Amino acid sequence: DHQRIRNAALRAKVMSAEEAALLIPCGSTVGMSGFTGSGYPKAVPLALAARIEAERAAGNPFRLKVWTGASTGPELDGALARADGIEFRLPYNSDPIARERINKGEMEYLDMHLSQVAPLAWQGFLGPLDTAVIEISGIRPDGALIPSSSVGNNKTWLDRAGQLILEVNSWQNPALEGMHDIYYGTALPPDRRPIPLVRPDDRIGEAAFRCDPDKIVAIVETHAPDRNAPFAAPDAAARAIAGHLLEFFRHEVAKGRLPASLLPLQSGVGNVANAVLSGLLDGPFENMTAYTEVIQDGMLDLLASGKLRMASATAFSLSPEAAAALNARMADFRNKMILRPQEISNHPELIRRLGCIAMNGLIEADIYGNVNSTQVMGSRIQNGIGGSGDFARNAYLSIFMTPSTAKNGAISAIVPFASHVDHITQDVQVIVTEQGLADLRGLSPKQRATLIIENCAHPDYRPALADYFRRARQGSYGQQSPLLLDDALSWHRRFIETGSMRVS
Ligand code: 0RQ
Repeated sequence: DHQRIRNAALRAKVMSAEEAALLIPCGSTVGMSGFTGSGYPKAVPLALAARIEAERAAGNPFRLKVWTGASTGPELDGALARADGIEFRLPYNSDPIARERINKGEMEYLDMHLSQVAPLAWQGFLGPLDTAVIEISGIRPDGALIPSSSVGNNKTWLDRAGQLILEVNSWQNPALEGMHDIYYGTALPPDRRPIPLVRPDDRIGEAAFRCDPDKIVAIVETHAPDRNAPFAAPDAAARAIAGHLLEFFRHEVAKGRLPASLLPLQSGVGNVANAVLSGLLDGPFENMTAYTEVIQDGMLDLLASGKLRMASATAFSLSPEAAAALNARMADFRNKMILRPQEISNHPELIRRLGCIAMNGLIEADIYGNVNSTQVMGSRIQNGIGGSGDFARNAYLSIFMTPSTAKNGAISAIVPFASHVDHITQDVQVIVTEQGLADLRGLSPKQRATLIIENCAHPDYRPALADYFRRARQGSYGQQSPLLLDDALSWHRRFIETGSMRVS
């Protein structure tokens, strides 16, 4: 009965996912919705994957260029990657099958700052966008589209694509209507104007997407849940990291360098980030706000407790239990949350103006504070830079956190030299591990090294790091950031050769 499609003329465009998938040409570029497992299309990509497999079986290779907001779910990245249907992917991936293909060299992957995707698309640098496949939660009588559980790049895909396929998902709560803030004031240089947002709870846009009805070629109705990865309960390391960070915040408030309600929080993806948010639940800070990329379980708990007054983001990133809990209580939460395009949630101008506290995970950091967020042993992609660069460079406080070791201690997260750098030392102000916290603000590279080795490295690796630093101070070509060219990456080489960074 098409209840979610309140525009009568558009009901005529309803068809099956299989029929809609036939409208996407081989070799074309598809912009899909989706951001960290929420709001991605759930039926058309699956139908597309089936079509791709059938075409291949018939001897017709069929691959697509796929753009999204960020990561998606198994029905999108997983299904298309399994079918070997993606030739090029941007701007973020966390799907294990796609990751495997990327690391085997079977799929091209452009890992981008998430705030820059929409502007680059508008500038034309990414090439033409043939089709947009966008999940929405409904269509208003005037034809405007009510967004779903993520906004991501949908506004840009809807505006730029030649043809539109909409998935109307009736699993999404109707109370989502009115929660979104879609800003239409962005422009290209030299016509850019200041973005009129000065508080995390400011609304500066519209509640729904504008949409040219003539571009809609298919509407597919679905009723399927978002599928996010569950979070692990915080382990001892995550709780210790949260403890160090809370102590640091208390200290900064006492020194008058942070207000008592802190500053708008940004928290990255992953278990450690979630544990820090859980830690804030028991902390002394009240009336907090978040200006962040995703609202994850910990953030929802903070909102429910009242300690967090409101949260602005571009998507939900919830465990299945938390997603179900939110869906059941959407009306209670809707006035405390705003979902915006990722161009705005992650906008450098706004992050700098608001003075966000950025808290992100890392793969490894070197003794000078350069951070690798993306590539294991310098070459194997884990996920992508995501929004971490947008926030780290522009935040009031840029914090990176990690357990001090990975893979049961075989890998030190603190290394002599980062095997890949996403965040240069200038963008990294605080590093926290379960061992302790290093406040690097105002320190030179050598001062940073001393502190990071002492405060953050695991005791099993601390002597070897101190030994490397001492030898580098003797044998380096220069003394600004002492470096031994032949030793700097020897820890990584040892891991690849022996399975451990430890000297046996
Ligand atoms: O791999 O699952 O195979 O065991 O990396 O590591 O310790 O669970 O930590 O979930 O916080 O993720 C940097 C990946 C950390 C994440 C990263 C392996 C480890 C495990 C996960 P397994 P943990 P987390 C805005 C912010 C970039 C995007 C970002 C990330 C897996 O934080 O993707 O910040 N950040 N976005 O074993 C080898 C090391 C390793 C390592 C960890 N040194 N060597 N493997 N791992 N350290 C939000 C968005 O952009 C959406």
